[in-house]
Amino acid sequence: MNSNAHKITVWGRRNSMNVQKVMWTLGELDLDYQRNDMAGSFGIDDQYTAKNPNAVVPTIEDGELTLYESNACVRYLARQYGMGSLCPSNLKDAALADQWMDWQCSTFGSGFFMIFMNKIRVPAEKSSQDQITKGEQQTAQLLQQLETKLEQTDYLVGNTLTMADVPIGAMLYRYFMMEIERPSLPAVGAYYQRLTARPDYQKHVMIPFGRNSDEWLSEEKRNAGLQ
Ligand SMILES: N[C@@H](CCC(=O)N[C@@H](CS)C(=O)NCC(=O)O)C(=O)O
Repeated sequence: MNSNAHKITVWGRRNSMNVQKVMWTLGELDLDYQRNDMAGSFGIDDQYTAKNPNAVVPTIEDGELTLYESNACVRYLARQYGMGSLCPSNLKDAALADQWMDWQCSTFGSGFFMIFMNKIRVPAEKSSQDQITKGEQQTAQLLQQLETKLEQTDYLVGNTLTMADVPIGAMLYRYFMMEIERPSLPAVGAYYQRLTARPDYQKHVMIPFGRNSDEWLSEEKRNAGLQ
């Protein structure tokens, strides 16, 4: 176990991709934690919105610190407990890690969510094939950037896993598991295979999420209470 004297508390359902980023990071850093179900079918209470007024998950608590925004949580954990490993100690490499983390939520995420929401989260009668197709085209184009990068290095910043890989890696599991049109991207495919070989990625990210909104809900319930 790493050097956290007390458990880190994580609030958020296990099938939330943003929660998975935090859980995977805790796993990679070998930190002690307690995860509590929150949001989705578990609901959100006033005590939780006092911690996170956005009423979304995750939120983490580490001693006196209460923190939300999944990428900020990943950065904090990497800086506090993984300096020189998950957080590059060289400032230029740390800045490149920030770049990929921001790219996941500000750029790649929009196309991905067009697919994910319409394939998995909304009921079939409300789903839009146009949105799925648009998302497939947008993600295919953006993934060329990852392909070019991953032809040069095994991970997004150098040849070892850093915090740069966590947000994109969490999204790639869902991208590769959905029945959608994907371009042939050998370097991205090999990168994804490297991620799937990591025990903490298997445990916290490779969580089945079903093929539609009904299956999604039963998977969510099946994961209740699991750490
Ligand atoms: N920018 C926020 C987004 C958080 C977010 O949208 N979380 C989703 C789950 S992935 C959520 O809480 N949705 C409401 C719900 O599940 O009830 C972050 O990265 O933490």
